[in-house]
Amino acid sequence: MDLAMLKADVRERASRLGFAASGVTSVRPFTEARTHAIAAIDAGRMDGMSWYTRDRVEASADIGGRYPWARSIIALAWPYQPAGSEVPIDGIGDATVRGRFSAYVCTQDGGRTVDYHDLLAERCDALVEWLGERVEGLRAKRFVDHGWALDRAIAERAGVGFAGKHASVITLAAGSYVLLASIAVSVALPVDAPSRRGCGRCTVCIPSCPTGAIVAPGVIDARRCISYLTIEHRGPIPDELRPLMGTWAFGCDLCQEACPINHRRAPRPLDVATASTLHGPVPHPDLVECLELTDAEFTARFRGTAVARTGRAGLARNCAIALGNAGDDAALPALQRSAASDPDEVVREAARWGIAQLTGC
Ligand code: B12
Ligand code: SF4
Ligand code: SF4
Repeated sequence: MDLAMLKADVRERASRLGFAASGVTSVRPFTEARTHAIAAIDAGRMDGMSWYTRDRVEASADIGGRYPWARSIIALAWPYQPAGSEVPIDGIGDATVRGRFSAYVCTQDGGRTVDYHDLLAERCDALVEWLGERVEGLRAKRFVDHGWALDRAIAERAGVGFAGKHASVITLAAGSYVLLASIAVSVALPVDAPSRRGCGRCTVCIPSCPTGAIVAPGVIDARRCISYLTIEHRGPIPDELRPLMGTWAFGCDLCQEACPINHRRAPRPLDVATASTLHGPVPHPDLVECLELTDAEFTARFRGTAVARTGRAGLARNCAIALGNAGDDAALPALQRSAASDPDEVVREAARWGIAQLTGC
């Protein structure tokens, strides 16, 4: 079998399936990324994510050891649309107090908002099925985000892109607005060289982070990252970080939005027809609406999307803080209702904080 030809066909197939970039690397351990990840755990930078363990890092860094049949890893990058700077107008006076959802939660498939984990898993499986028709007895194992793999390190070594100083992998095809997946396969596809590109002298993203979470080039203190605070963190958000979180209610894109490479390479921005989440996540959500959802409403709107991860109370907590930061008195009645009657004390407390921000007492 001509493996170089097969690899070219894999790349072509991946592109047809919608991936913006692909590459191949070996199963040799990812020793440098392992060292960075263990250092992050030891320094406490991953505190609060109890699922991110040393065992997980050790296993993630050695896919070849875990799957002795694996001969190469196909790395894949899926593009998603960033939020545009335009915000929707919701009627006369436009009284809606809007926040932000990170653009990746608005990932679309055929006009429907989907959880990218499901979408990428489905496309990876389609690629494996196609490859299985060409390689007899093919074995494969896919990894999408919560799979035990160091997604960025795999993408870098396979030449899919390079890691910026904000840590995200930047591709030529779509900037850093890509989500990563990889597939270990039992066929030894020829490997690609890592990208020789880099940030050069640019440091724009570092001061763009409002919480100071980019503590050194490529190094994120997750405890300070708004993405961690709004998605992964359980319980009350530390007081000193709340005023720095702006109006982000789920995730954060600021370091990516600051990046000049994204200004040139990002996909076309998302359409912003509405601020209502009635039909799922939107880039500029109505914060009052999201604060006051019932459990059933939260499930109906966000089931099958990445926002489901926070649960209703997590999203309501984030919205209460975002409303405090938005500085618009129109939110006071809703915050007062939540402070008085939300079933969750973490939300009630965040609502009291939001009220104090708006009223000064
Ligand atoms: C834990 C996690 C988080 C945590 C911690 C983030 C972090 N930087 O570690 C939190 C919740 C904060 C988070 C946030 C986000 N995440 Co996240 N996250 C992960 C996860 C599950 C593990 C990451 C990990 O192992 N981190 C450990 C650190 C040490 O490694 P790393 O960042 O992966 O890799 C870099 C570091 O090792 C860095 N490095 C570390 N130390 C040092 C030291 C030196 C000297 C140097 C040079 C480099 C260096 O070099 C590597 C390449 O950049 C991965 C999925 C996966 N299974 O890999 C997704 C993943 C990294 N996240 C992703 C995304 C999209 C995000 C957000 C953009 C979401 C959002 N919009 O809100 C933000 C971005 C924040 C940021 N600037 O990194 C994507 C990244 C896609 C891309 N283009 O790179 C991934 C790969 C998920 C996916 N499959 O698509 N995330
Ligand atoms: S995602 Fe936001 S909070 Fe996290 S490092 Fe980037 S700018 Fe900072
Ligand atoms: S803003 Fe500059 S330093 Fe940061 S990732 Fe982009 S190019 Fe690199």
